[in-house]
Amino acid sequence: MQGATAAERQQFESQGFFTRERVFSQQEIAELREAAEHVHSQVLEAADRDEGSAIDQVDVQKYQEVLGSTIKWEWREDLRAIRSMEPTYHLDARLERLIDDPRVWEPCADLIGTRELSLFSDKLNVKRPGGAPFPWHQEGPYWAHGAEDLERVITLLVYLDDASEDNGCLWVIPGTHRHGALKTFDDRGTLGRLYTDVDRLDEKPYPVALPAGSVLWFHRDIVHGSKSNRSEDHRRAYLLAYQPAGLHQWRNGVQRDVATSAGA
Ligand SMILES: O=C(O)CCC(=O)C(=O)O
Repeated sequence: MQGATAAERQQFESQGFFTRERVFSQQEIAELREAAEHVHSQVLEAADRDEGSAIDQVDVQKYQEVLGSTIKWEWREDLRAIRSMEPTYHLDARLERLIDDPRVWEPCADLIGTRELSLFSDKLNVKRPGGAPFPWHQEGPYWAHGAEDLERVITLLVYLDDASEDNGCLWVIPGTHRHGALKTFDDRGTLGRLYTDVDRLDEKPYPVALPAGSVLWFHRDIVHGSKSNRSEDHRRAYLLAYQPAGLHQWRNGVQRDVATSAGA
């Protein structure tokens, strides 16, 4: 039984998240790290061969479509690295297998209220040493125009490396999911509209520092973000978001139902 426990459901409702430590073994995580690097190098090589779309610069961020994935490049010019890519599972079978792994989807099934699930999105976030922060934001308002059943999208993040405050672990602001869509910086460029103004919130940020292989499940409206990576270590994470079966993914519009019967 890997579904959400009563205590986890309660924490999800009151705080907007819960975590489980070391859901994946060291060996499984080593394989997922290999998968992440495999995807990363495929994308870099394709971009070097000029196979990507023209770069779309939005404020300080650079986006590009490469190999069917939306790539967000690192902010710094001297760090030739990908910050995040979405979707990615089509580029490595090990990532695709994870989508059907009951250890990640079963708690989502309980929270969504059905075992018939489909993928809403998958994203690989790679934070190299020196990698940039991810400003405070909520997923809900960002997805509002693309999701077919927004209220029933549940997200999780698998840490592929030990995540600490030093290497830029995710931070959440517990309880903020109850406010719905919060105020953003509408006067700070295009991206400011996606970033949450946290100054007037009473809730306090909490660092989700956990060992590699741990998983964080979180509500679409919880305010979250991360700081820069001040360490010499990588901080890679793979994010999955699930929704009821039969719906389409966020970025590529493809329907990808989850093989939930295999894990039943
Ligand atoms: O990986 C991170 O540090 C931030 C993750 C996140 O919030 C996102 O990708 O939406």
